[in-house]
Amino acid sequence: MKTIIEPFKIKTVEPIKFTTIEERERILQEAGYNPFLIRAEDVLIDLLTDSGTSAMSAKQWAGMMEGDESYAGARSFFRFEKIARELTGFKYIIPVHQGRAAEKILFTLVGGPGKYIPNNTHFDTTRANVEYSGATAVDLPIPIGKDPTAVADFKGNMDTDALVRFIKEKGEENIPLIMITVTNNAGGGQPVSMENIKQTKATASKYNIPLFLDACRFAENAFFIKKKEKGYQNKSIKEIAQEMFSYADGCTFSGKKDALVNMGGFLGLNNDDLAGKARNILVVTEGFPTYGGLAGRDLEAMAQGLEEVLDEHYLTYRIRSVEYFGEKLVQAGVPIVEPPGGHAIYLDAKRFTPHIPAHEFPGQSIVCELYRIGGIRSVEIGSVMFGKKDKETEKFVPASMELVRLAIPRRVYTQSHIDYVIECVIEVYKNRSQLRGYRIISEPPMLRHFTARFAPL
Ligand code: PLI
Repeated sequence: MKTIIEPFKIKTVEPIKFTTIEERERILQEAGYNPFLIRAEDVLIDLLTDSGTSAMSAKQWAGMMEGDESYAGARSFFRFEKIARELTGFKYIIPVHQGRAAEKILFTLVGGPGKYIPNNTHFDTTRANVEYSGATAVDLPIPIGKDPTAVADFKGNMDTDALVRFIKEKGEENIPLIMITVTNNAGGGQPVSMENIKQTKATASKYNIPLFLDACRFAENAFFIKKKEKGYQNKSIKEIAQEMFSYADGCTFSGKKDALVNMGGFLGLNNDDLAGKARNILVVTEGFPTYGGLAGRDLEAMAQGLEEVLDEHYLTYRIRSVEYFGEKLVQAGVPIVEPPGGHAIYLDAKRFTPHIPAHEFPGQSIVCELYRIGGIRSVEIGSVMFGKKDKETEKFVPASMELVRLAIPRRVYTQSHIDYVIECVIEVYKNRSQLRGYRIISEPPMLRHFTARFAPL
């Protein structure tokens, strides 16, 4: 088979800044060893996130000029609404400035003390919005989803047996909705099968609980279904995505991933009463229902992106480029979450640096070294992000996995950028015995990974 190439030409370029190791050591120290506190211009290859970092197409940029900036009833809204509705089938498409704004509205309405939200795995902002409402966020991934070494197709699936037990234990009246995150970001970017979405829907319906998708990476998930799940090979990505959404009663959506935009999102709903209440909150916190925290041009770009992301040449390149990255690391013996997911490679810090215990944040140590060696920015998804202190015993409770995510922005980097990253990761791996742990010297009460400061041990 021939090399799968980037299905685009480059029309605009942005220079990246080269720094020396000495400069990066100083930058790291000034940033409290937290990659979120490093200035982007001091980063050579930025793999902190695939969220809001996509390169837009010429057609998206053209759409920016077409944006209708009317306060009410803008043409750009109706184009966006039509495309999002056709894709998802939801009666109400409520635009918001990004995914977490949809989460905030949704959980303000259905959350609250005494309520439980099961999810295959909540991402950080989803968990934070559930908890901020007073409700409890519960992750129920299938057991192999938590085993980075298990090579299987759909490791992002929900554990439907555990879900049934959970509903029986807590009572369906205390579970306002069940959520499935596609792809399962905090669980290694792993996809969820159609069969699993169907089964979860069947369980949800049995107990009269609505099912919601956290649909940020719906197109990447649909591509995995097409490639790996029986019966979908001859369906288009759009048909598969439509089927995924057909089992849901609503969705939260961050356009910053699979809508290929730098800002945007929506809340999709079918329930008339919930949608009315959501729009009331929207008007107070985001904006009028036909723009909801976005400019008309943002809505144009998001509408266009939702069409472009369904292109199979794009998705073939996208998924292959992540797989290529993973393959080279595995060949060099670097421990990663296998198989590679849709948007990122996740280094398995527990196996990468077994000499650093969870409470000394092995992932943070790898993140800092990757920046020091190569100017590469990545993010810890482990005990910095999800570890906590037990409320009663005050004892440290580690995250279930210690990962370092190298997320690939969409349409931004070429294969040689990725080859350079591979060389740096392998270098860090070869010298892993030199790595030391970190301690936290200051942290905020919520979402500490964004602003905490660290010191090397
Ligand atoms: O960053 P937002 O507010 O547009 O989207 C929040 C959000 C919700 N769900 C999932 C699965 C996400 O991955 C997510 C945001 N992810 C970020 C920022 C990331 O770096 O993965």
